Amino acid sequence: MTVPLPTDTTHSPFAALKPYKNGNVGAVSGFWGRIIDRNLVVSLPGQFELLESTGRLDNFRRAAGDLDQSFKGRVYDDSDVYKWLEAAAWSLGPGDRSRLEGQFLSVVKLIERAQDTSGYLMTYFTHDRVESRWTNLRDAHELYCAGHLINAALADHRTSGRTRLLEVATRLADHIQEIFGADIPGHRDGTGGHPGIEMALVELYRSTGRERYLRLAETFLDRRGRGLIGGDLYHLDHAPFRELHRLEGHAVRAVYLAAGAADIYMETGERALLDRLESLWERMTARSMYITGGIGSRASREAFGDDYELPNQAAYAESCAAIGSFLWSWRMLQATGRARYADLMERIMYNAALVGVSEDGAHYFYSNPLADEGDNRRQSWFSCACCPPNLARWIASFTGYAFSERDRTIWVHQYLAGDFSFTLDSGQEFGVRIDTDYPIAGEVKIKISGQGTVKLLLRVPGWCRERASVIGPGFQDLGDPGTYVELNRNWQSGDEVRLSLPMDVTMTESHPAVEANRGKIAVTRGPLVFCLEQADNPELNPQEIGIQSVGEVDFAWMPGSGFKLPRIQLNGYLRRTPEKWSQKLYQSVDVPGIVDETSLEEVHLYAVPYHAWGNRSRGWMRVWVDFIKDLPSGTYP
Ligand code: FUB
Ligand code: ZN
Repeated sequence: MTVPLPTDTTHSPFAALKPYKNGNVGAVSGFWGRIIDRNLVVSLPGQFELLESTGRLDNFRRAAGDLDQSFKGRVYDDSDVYKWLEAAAWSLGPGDRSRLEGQFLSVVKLIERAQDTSGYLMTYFTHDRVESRWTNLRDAHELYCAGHLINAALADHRTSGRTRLLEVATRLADHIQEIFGADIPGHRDGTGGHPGIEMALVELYRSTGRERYLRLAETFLDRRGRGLIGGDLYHLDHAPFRELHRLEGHAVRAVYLAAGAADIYMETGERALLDRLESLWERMTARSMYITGGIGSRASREAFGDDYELPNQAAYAESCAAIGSFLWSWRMLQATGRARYADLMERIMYNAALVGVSEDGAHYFYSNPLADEGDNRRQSWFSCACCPPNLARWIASFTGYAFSERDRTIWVHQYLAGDFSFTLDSGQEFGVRIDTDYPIAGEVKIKISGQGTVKLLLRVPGWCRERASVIGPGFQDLGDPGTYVELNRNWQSGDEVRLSLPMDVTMTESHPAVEANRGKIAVTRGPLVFCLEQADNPELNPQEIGIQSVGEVDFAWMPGSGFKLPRIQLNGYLRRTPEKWSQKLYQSVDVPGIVDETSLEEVHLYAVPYHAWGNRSRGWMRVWVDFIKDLPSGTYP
């Protein structure tokens, strides 16, 4: 069944992130409950210490006049503080008196004091740099930082009802509007080198109803491609957005901009913009995305590569780019109701983004390769620390992305275990309790509390290879992969729906043009991409491994995680390199391509979820592994 498209996209509360009653914490249990708790208990306090020890908070003290010292760090470091604030805001429930709330409020006070009377706020451009404000829109990240401040303020306002930070943010937004607004006589004709403010301004418009913020977001989008900030690809100024045929250049910037454009579409209803976004999304996912959902394959300029340029070991796939892509797909989902966007969000959340955080919650990946020799390890922080607090705010806001509601319709996009309640248009409360071990198992039990006619839309993920069964009181249905099953019923409290998503182990191949994956397969199960790690396959040389078939799945504790994760046994062979190669690199052959002198040795291998790799002893890792289709005759052991 297909989902009816939302038609009224103007000023849509449907598009806004809505917190649950007590924030995320407590509402979610199971797999994501542990991750959200870990974020609260480990990541957020640890990151706060780092904001302090690296001088990021001192930069605000300096701007407020409390400290007489030079600015520390990178020009855009304020954004790390704002991302942390946003993460903290999503994590705090109303009336929360925790240590985190104390830290949160102290930072809000500090920021308020660091703001200029004009509304300007960026700690780098204070004291001797005041004259340089707004003089280098391409590199200075002033609009980018403002966007993150607005996001933090909105999260705080929505979860707590407080207005203090929102007042700071709106003062800054108004200041920016007075300088750049197209309707202001003598305005400056510029846009930011790093997008992000577009999403924030549209969200601010949704919260305040002030149309000038929406217009400003449109203005920043429309000013691209005119050479106002140098006209280059890296800063997304090479062409007008509506004329782009593919996303190129800096991956984070590109997907942040696309997400902002999707927000603009949702409020203006400009069909041509949506069509362009859909085709950009299709092209990105068909030619420039890793199986994990990661994007931006080149470390050089943190960029998208050419079509099908997806190296594994050299993959950049920045954690922030995965989050940006997730944010874009969320908006596309809200705009269209198409399950493919929720499918990609899921691929990202269980793979490209989740891999960014260690099992102990205190270490992070910036880039996310799909093959490694044991060199890449998560770190507690980076000199360019965009990823850790971005991961924290993404996890903290998680439940806001799992559902949509409108009128008497509730979409369940992602299967998080926990208790979730919705306020229907009549003001009536309608709750769902979701019991599931997802993504470890594909059984989902949904228990209703509340009554009345409600349309419940349950996503059947595109990865299912068979139709999913849905059984409830007096009904039984089947749902096609990549669609939503529609249950429009008069529910009674206590009604239960059981959704069974067939979760088989699958071998996946990639487009033949992806050179790095030719002749290789990757193993997936449900939404999880798997990898082979040395820790489970000791003594083996990854270059000699070939897989022939998949075997049993068992469940093993990952050290330090509290998770029991699936582990897949694979049947394969080691192609031992013959001795003759020990002293040479090349040899001539009569019939190129047929070199069958390798000796094969049967072997059992183990694969674990990719997001969990790099948490044990150092060693090699591979997502894509050679596939042995036909063994040369006479070589069976
Ligand atoms: O420019 C700010 C952030 O630093 C970007 O989003 C990341 O890609 C990194 O370049
Ligand atoms: Zn980053």
